[in-house]
Amino acid sequence: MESTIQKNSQYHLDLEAQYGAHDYHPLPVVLAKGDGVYLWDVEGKKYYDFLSAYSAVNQGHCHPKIIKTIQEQASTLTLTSRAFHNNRLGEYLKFTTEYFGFESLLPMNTGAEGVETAIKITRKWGHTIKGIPEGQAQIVVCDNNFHGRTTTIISFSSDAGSKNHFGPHTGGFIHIPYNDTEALEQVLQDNPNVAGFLVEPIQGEAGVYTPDDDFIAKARAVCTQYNVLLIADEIQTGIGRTGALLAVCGNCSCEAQCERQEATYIRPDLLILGKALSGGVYPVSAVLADRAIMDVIQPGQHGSTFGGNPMGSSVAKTALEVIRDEKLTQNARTLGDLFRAQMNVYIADSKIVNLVRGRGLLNAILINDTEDSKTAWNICLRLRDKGLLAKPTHGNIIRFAPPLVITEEQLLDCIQIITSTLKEFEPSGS
Ligand code: IF1
Repeated sequence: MESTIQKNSQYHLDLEAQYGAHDYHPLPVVLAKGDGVYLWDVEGKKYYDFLSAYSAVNQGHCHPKIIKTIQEQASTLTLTSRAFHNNRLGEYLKFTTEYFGFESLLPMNTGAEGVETAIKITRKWGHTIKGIPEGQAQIVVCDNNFHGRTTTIISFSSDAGSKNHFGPHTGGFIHIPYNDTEALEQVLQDNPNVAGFLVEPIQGEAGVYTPDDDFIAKARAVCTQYNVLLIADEIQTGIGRTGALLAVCGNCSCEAQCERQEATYIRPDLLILGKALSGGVYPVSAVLADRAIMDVIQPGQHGSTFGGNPMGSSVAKTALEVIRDEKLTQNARTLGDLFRAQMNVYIADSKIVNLVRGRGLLNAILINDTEDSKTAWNICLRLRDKGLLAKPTHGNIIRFAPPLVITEEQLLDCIQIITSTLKEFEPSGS
């Protein structure tokens, strides 16, 4: 008999609660459809997406060109493994290395795999090229980092919840405060066994923590001086999100085709990409580097079943072409400036919002409450009721990151929703 169960939101929530691992605490909304900046729940209610799957959907939900690519490839050839070649990987490799200005690319799937790949390359480069005694290579990381959830990566997390009880932890990591190049230089002076410095150009999960404008440039100089690899984790900040193709580009307004004559461009030794590399359609990550570094990896020493498969390769190439052709980086820069300007007008008279910070369309507001307060969460519940989806990062910080395809009209509509909602939480009489 055809099931008469009404498959509403509660039906789906109950199934997850009963059968799923409880490794998340999602906002209570069950989504069923996405298109551009919009999402719809199972009851058909429409929302603006102000999280973009943590910057994986920069190109907007179900971008027609990316969907067309995956539909065609899915019905042609999905996976060969790397035991054989396929006719999509080579053109993806050429396009992407030229687009970002590196000599080679190692294809993986999730962001964490990309970070793990960069760690392996850095360690092997340290031992076989820099001459660090075998097994003693160190990598410098920043406090409050977020680079993924594998056992090695959480070994150098600052977050107790991510780290505790998952030991024994992987060694070989040295912590410095974020945005502190003096601390970095001191570590490199004191320790000849450092092979690399792994850093997010903007710390996303820490609460969209934007460092001093010259932080990355100074880190680049110090790493060069001490023959240490600068490893940029642009999984969340890359691919146009911050109003530049890469956050390490700083305030450069060029696209990838520039000749890097812009003084602000800081070139890392290893570039890690993920998320929007596929437009949120299929897991694709990548590590880019020049040959002198990448070739420490020899056949059989690294890879994965799905890495470099024809689906991921063709989707990623199309996803990057969309960023380029629709000038989404420039849109993120222009509308990001508008967003912060408008939010600062509100904040000037607000008692509950301390500040707005970010770059391009990666922004966050700081709620004037304790980290363990429910205020940010309750604001996000109210935003959901009013048709906008966002989620707090740490406690009292709300991240705002819409797809980069958002128009000025849509952004102004969202700003109205956000400010009118915040007003409901202002102390009475303010
Ligand atoms: C979740 C956080 C963001 C990342 C950076 C590597 C990775 C991520 C800078 C790993 C992934 C995701 C993970 C996702 C939520 C989201 C997240 F809240 F977890 F911390 F964005 F801030 N480097 N970030 O941001 O990439 O393996 O996930 O593909 O775990 O729910 P991944």
